[in-house]
Amino acid sequence: MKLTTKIILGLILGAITGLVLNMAAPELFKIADTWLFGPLGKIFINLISMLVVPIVLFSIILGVAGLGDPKKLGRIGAKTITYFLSTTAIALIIGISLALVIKPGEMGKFDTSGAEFKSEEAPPVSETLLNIIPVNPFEALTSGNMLQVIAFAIFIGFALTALGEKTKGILNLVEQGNQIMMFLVGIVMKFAPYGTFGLIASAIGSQGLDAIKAMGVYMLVVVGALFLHAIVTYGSAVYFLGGRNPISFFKGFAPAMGVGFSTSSSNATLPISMETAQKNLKVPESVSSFVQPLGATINMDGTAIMQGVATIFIAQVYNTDLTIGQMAAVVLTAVLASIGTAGVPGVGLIMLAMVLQSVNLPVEGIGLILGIDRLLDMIRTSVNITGDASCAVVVAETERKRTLKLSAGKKEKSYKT
Ligand code: DAS
Repeated sequence: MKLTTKIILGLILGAITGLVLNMAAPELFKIADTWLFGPLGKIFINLISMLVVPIVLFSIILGVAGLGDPKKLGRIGAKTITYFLSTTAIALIIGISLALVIKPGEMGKFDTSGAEFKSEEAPPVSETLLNIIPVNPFEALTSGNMLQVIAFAIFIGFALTALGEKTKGILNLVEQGNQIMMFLVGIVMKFAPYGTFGLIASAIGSQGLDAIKAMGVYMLVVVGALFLHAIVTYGSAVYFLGGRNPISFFKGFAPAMGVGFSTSSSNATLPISMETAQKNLKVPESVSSFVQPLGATINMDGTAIMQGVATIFIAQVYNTDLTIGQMAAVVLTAVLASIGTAGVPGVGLIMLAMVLQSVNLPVEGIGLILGIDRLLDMIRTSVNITGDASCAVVVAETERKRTLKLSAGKKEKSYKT
């Protein structure tokens, strides 16, 4: 049986088991969650999280060294950032528009008296951008500061390119390190169906149906916007810019989407996202190992959609009309906020607090959506990593076309002479 099928089976069985057990025998669900679902999920998350920092370090060093030409890195970087910012802005506009049309915040009485939310402060974007250069690279590696690990790896990759033969041995070492990591990803993937089963059974079971019913319309608007963005925006991008059939793109990336769904963590899913993009979507390692780690950290379209819908929902619940200028501020703040926070579970809510503050909406309004956010986090994390993969496909295709054009030009020149 294909791995994708096994992961999807794990998700479905986990959801049914968690929901039925929690409804039929809540006490039994608690015991199963403590001794089975929780441990299965924790083992899986720890296994893949263990590989994240070494994979990002080795693959980006190799990716940059493999590019060979700093100009090529600059070109790929510019394409990547432009793609990320554009799709995040489109995602926000889809989320805000859908919420303005359907008006989830006006669909019934929401008790705001008990709503409260204490938000950890997300670092200001300027501080994050300035701190990209690690003062202590070893601390960046041990603390898993992904932007700093990426920056350090880019410098090392540059140095290896510049030093050439002198550091060939180191480059071989890095290549072997990367092979070891990707081998371990393959091993961990075999455990994925069991890990996703545990994670989903625990997450969906503990939510219960009540929270889902109360927030049904809000959830439908978020989920609708997520699917619309994934199918329309990414589908069009991979078709028109990536030269791919969208169906084969989504089918090829499905294993990573399933893991992203169950872990709610772009970072933790990164090793599998990269392996799936390279193996199933045939994205060259040099592109995948630059675009996807960067995307897992700074590109969160799914999160942006939740923030767009949640902001309008909370404004509606508190009877506040946002001006066009305020909505533009929401788009800008959310795009910038996504740069400053890593892809880990629940980070979207921390960023949402920043977005609400930017338009003077009550942050405690997040208390209304807290209960079902874990479920939405699963779907939006899958969208986040799919956006990164679509970017990798588009960048790879545009680079391939450029190379073809250049070699055709050279042939023509040599033919004329
Ligand atoms: N869980 C985050 C991620 O890993 C997304 C979010 O919190 O919105 O991408």
